Amino acid sequence: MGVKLTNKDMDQLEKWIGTGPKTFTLLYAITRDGCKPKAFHDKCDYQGPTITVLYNTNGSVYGGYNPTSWNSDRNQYTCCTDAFLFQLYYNGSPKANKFSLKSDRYQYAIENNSNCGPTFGYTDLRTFTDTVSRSDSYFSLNVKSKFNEDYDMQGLSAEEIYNDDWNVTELEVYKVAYEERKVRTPWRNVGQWNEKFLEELKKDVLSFKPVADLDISAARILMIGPVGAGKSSFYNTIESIFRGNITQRARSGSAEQSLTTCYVPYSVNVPSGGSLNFRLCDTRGLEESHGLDVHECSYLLDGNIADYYQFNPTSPITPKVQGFKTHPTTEDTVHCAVFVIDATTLDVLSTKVMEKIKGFQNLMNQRDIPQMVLLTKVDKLCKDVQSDISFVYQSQIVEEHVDKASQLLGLPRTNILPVKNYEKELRLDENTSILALLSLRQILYFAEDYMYNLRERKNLVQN
Ligand SMILES: Nc1nc2c(ncn2[C@@H]2O[C@H](COP(=O)(O)OP(=O)(O)OP(=O)(O)O)[C@@H](O)[C@H]2O)c(=O)[nH]1
Ligand SMILES: [Mg+2]
Repeated sequence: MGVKLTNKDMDQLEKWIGTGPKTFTLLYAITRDGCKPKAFHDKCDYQGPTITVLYNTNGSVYGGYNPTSWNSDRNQYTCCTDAFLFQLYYNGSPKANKFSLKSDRYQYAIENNSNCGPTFGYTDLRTFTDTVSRSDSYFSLNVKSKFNEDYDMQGLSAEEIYNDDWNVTELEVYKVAYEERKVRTPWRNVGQWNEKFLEELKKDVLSFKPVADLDISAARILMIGPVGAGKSSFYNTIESIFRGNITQRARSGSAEQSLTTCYVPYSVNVPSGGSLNFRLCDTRGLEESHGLDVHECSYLLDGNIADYYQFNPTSPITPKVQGFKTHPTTEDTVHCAVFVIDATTLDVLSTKVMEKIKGFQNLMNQRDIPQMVLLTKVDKLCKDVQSDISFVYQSQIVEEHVDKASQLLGLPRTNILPVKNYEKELRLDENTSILALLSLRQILYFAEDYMYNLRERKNLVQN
């Protein structure tokens, strides 16, 4: 699961749609949201222009562009001139074919039907009606695409577009939005993005010390979030900044299930020796039916779980598991919780995952543990940010996502921290490091708040 469309594919689609740069935000994916008309319309109706992309089991990738909003209330055809179908790959080999509407068929461009998935033309590109279940690794779509009626297929047959193969491993719908320009005043002011600022931030983080008199040698920052959100990558980003080169102590990448399987409280090392006074605790990714549950989260927060504990999705944590700490110390407990969330999937976080997050938040509120959100992959939200990370606090799209995260989790906007992790780079980049350190420094400030509160409470009890 996740965004399958590559940057190269997006560039191609952008050219075909025309009128300048675009952003592509994933609204709907059958592997995540289910292959059923209601799920598609719930996610995609009234969202403006979209691209639908199908990936079949023969390695063919094709789809359609709808310049209007999907609208299941209409239950009729939408007339437009600039919808088109396209082919990006055939049998795994790149193709770049755009198929425009025939000039006498504009009225059949898009079919809005509450009982169907994305549908283009009268019989051209059709996807599903009713619910299609997954069989093995694919979905056998139940409506045939004929590619022969309303769009000009330039002589290509359905076989030459999609092998006449109805089995798809994925079907995605992306919202297409116009790219913004650098004309806005920053929505969050952080100062000048330069080497001096980077050094200042590094110094602040290096000099961080847990509040005295609490017997805490290192603040414990707990990172929780959906599979593939970038938890391990955030730790790698911070370690890279302080080691001075790209490092990858925590395994990261994409997989169906979480790549991280252990509870690892990573320390951050400096080349001169020693480590910093906090630990970034990596956890297994949240899944609807696997991963941490509320019970396990409470054990993590209270410091009952041993470092390097191997999560076992089929066997929940109980006080009987190996290394369970029945009497944890203030050093073992969590001092700040960070929800790591992929900004590009914010609009489509599943209800079950959100319910889990809300359950965790209740536990954190009961314990007065500060909560932050690391909004990762902001480079994927906006091309201007991708080419210049310092644009993040000017970007309207990033600001909108920060607002959305703040509403979803019921946290002040200050607690929402956009980041771009190191993920493809071979050398450090000043702006990427600044953005990551701005977030880390704020996390440490909030961990400090928790410790001050804890000390005052302890003093009260003692007096
Ligand atoms: N473009 C981009 N890719 C990112 C960013 N952060 C992480 N990634 C990529 O996203 C994928 C998943 O990242 P991980 O760090 O493994 O995610 P995780 O949350 O640890 O995932 P699990 O351990 O599997 O639950 C990797 O391929 C990363 O390279 C980011 O800020 N921008
Ligand atoms: Mg991980």
